Amino acid sequence: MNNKMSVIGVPMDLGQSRRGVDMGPSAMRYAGAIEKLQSLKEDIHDLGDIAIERPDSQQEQDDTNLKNLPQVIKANEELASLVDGVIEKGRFPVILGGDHSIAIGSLAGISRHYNDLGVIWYDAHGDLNSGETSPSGNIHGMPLAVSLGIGHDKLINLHGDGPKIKAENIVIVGARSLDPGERELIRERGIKVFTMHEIDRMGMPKVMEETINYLKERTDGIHLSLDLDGLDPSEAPGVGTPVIGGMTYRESHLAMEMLAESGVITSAEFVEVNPILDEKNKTGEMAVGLMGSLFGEKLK
Ligand code: 5AB
Ligand code: MN
Ligand code: MN
Ligand code: MN
Repeated sequence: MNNKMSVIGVPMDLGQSRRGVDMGPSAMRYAGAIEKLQSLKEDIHDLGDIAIERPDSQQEQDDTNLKNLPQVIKANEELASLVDGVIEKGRFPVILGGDHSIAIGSLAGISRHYNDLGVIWYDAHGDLNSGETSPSGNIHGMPLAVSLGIGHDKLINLHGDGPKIKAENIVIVGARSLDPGERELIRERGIKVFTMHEIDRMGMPKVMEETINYLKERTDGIHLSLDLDGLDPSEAPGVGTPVIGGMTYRESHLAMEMLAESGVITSAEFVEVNPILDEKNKTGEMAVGLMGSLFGEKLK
């Protein structure tokens, strides 16, 4: 794995409806994210947090049902350019969210450097909604669809026209809450999903082994998009959309360690940490612990 890393914080909460996830980068920094990375890699640049423009309270919702669309676009354009520049310099981008709408910008920036970018979507949700299928209008439930070229034009064409990734290059791990439109899309496009059912039956070692082998064959780089709500809320309570029956602390560390051993990950993001909903920054600390395992921390 690349020893040169650049960290970008994205204090974004406009892709969903609960305040607090904008403090995610602070929570992870407070939990020692930068020090952890410095202890494992040679050269860490902290690029700080990007500025997020807030909508003014008078502003009317536009004709779409996508909440805060102009601000989400603006922040993601900036993130995409930054991430693009980081990879251009031969560095590994580590993105600290923020709600999951920021994956639109991450994937737009990263995908320019790959012909077949792979994505591991570690999440309780599929994030495969469009304006039409979304039950909430929250853009954090849409980034994977957008990256496939499904959704609002301005989101799809952000930092480069059209789809950024291919359906066959995605693996979703930990899903247990999928909306009807998302299920349909998964079936239609044949997206590979390991739901909690498969994780329970096969065990995490087999799930990760299959995930890694599947993506290794067909991709030239793999982005890990880790939504902390993939973990069980009893262990990671500081998230806006908790779903019971999630992956444990131990399963998640094992998953990260297997990714570390495989050396296949070329970029990563940690999203949806909400310190306001957390218990003493447990979820921020969890995220930093997982970063440690992903980037090669060893017990002996
Ligand atoms: B998250 C839901 N599917 O679209 C929707 O946290 C939840 O980034 C989305 O995974 C959760 O609103 C988005 C009901
Ligand atoms: Mn790029
Ligand atoms: Mn998500
Ligand atoms: Mn989620």
